[in-house]
Parts: sequence; C-alpha cells; structure tokens
Amino acid sequence: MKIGITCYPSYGGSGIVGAELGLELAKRGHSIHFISYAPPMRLADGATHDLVRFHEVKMLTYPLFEYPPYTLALASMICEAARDYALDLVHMHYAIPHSVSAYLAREMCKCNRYLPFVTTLHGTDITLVGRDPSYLPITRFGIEQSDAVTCISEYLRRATLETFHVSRDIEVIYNFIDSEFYRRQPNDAVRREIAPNGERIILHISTFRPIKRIMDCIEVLARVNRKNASARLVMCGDGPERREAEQLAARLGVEGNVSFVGQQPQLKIREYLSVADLLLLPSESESFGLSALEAMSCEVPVIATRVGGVPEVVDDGGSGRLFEVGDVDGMAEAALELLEDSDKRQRMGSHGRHIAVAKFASEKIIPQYEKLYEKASGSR
Ligand code: GMT
Repeated sequence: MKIGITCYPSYGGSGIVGAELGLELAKRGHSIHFISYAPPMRLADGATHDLVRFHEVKMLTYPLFEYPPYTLALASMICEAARDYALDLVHMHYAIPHSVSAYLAREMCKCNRYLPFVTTLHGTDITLVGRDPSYLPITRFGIEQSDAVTCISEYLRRATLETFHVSRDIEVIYNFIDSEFYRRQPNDAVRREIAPNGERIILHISTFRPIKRIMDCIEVLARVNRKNASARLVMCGDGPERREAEQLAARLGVEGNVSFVGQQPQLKIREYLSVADLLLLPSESESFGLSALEAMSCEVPVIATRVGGVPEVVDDGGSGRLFEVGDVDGMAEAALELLEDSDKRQRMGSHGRHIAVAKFASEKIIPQYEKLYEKASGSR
C-alpha cells in the first residue's frame, strides 16, 4: 500500500512510534510518505529505507499570523502528497491537530477520490490537551470523522470513551518493539565509562516534562545512596524540568552521582539499556510507557508508577514493581532490594524480555495495522 504518516518529529513517544511504524511497514514492502514540518527523529538519526520518503510542510509566515496556521499547511501538503503519489490512506499520530488536517485534506480531495484517514491516540491528546475545553469539541470531531481510530492501551481507550462520549469503534493496538534491535548487549567499556567506580546503574529516559516527575528520580537516588552509596542515576533526555532537577541533585548532595546525558539516538539508548540495572519511570500519567517496554526488551527490571496503561506493559512483581505516584520511599526501597539482589534482577529481566517478545514484538503488532489499513481503505 501507499501510506502517508504524520507524527510530531521531535523526541517523544508518539513520534517514535509513528517513525518506527513507517520503517517497519517499509520493510514489509509498503511505500511510506512521512508528512511533517521536519523528518521524524528516528529518520534524522540515520534510519531509512528505499521505500520511505519525507514531505516537508512549509509555512509562510506573515505579520498578521501571530501563530502560523500549521493545521492548514499540513492539510495542503497531505492533499498534494495524496494526489502526486496516489496514497491509499493517511495515518495520523496524536489527534491534535493532525486528525483535523487529515479531515480537511479528505474534504479537499473529495471531488477526485476519497482519502481515508486513521488516527492513533497516544496519551495527552486525550488525557490533558484534548480534554481542555479549548480543544475538546475539535478533538471529538477529529475522532468521530476518522475512518478508523486506534489507541495504544486499553486504559486510553476507556479514557477516550469517557472523555468524549463517542460511540464509535476504537481498536486497541499496543505499541511495539523491534526485539532484535532492543536486545541486551552488555559492554564492560560502556559500563566503566558510565559508572567508573563500579556503581549500580539506574536509568531514566523521558522528555523531562512535568508529567514525567523527574524530581522523583533524584529523590529516589538520594534515598538509595543514603543506604548504599553506590548507585548512579543516568538521566537520558532533555526538557523543561532539567535545570530544576540538576538543582535538586545539588541540594540533596547527589550531583556527583547523577549524569544528565541529554537526548540520545537509538543506538546510544540501547547501549545504556544494555548496562542498566533498572529503569525508573515515576510518571504522573502514562498511557503506555514506551521506555518501560524498551527496558523490558533489554532485560532491565522496571520501577514505575501504577498509572494509565503502565500495568498493561509492566507485570507488577514479574517484570518490575509498581507504586503510587510520588511514593519515592517505596520506589527507593524496591530499587535498593533489586540493586542488592542480582538473581532477582535477572529473573525480572528475563520475564520482561519474555513479555516484550510474546506480547509486543513488531511481528505481532504491525500486521494488526495492516489489517486495519485494508479495512479503512475499503471503507468507501
Ligand atoms: O501524550 C504525550 O504526552 C505525548 C506522547 C509523546 O509523544 O511522547 O506520549 C504518549 O505516547 C507514547 C507513545 O505511544 C506513550 O508511550 C506515552 O505513555 C504517552 N504519554 C502519556 O500518556 C503521558
């Protein structure tokens, strides 16, 4: 099939899923057209394929526009790409504003042909931004108008139905992992570089937005090191809370045990995961928790909060431990227990790997999208 994909190109889960999906579909012989204001990060990191093409959405700026109308420019580009490359459908990741642009493009193309669009809901497009009165009616409209809608967890499906009172079908298609790529490949040199004094490694990966509660990572490390003094926290990613987290680390006297390594490409993330002793994900809200799945695929036990779709990914007591939001004491205790017990870490790690492969491997998930595309493209 010829498929257009729009996602946010910046770091963040929905952009990663959109980009990875395109690359996986290309491997299966589909022609993929990414349509956005910049190439998705995974492509910019060097991943590509002959069947993948990028269409840049350019926006004229004009003094009258305080904010350039991206929704409209995106609709124009979708329409153009659909016409020039005879796209069978377009797949929008994150409802706002993408599903509305796709709706406009479908209307614009109508006199020549019907251009179906699929919307995948990822999280805050429903639970935070989409439920705000300023966006709720238009988000509901985008969901209702989509030819097919998917959610990345059961939790998000329920949240969508409750928030928008829509009566349409919404299919859960879980996020997926390339379990061949995300496989533990320990490297002593990397471990020594990260933790030169043989410290145990606690890893956190996120966009450092307030919803990720990265201060809790610092609090957990401080509690662990008060008892054990030999853990290092690796903070992978970047975002608005970084500065405050650095300051908190200094206030708690653990700045020497925290490394802020910035945003990293996939290969580097796999390197970190391959030497990590555990992954910490203390989010306030998380519809899925892609970094937890990446960790499990690399046999890293996960300590996370029992929120949103996380319990659908992390088996509490099996592949990790789940706590209430803000329970830094509980998370620190569990971290200590795991850091001191390598057998338990290994047991949880291999159980996580088993779940990642059995439930979330791309070979299991991508065909679900292909089936959905077949259905959506035959819908008119
Ligand atoms: O919803 C967001 O905050 C944005 C989105 C992103 O682009 O990072 O994250 C969501 O989508 C990811 C991929 O499907 C999920 O792994 C995240 O759990 C989800 N974030 C939230 O629900 C907060």
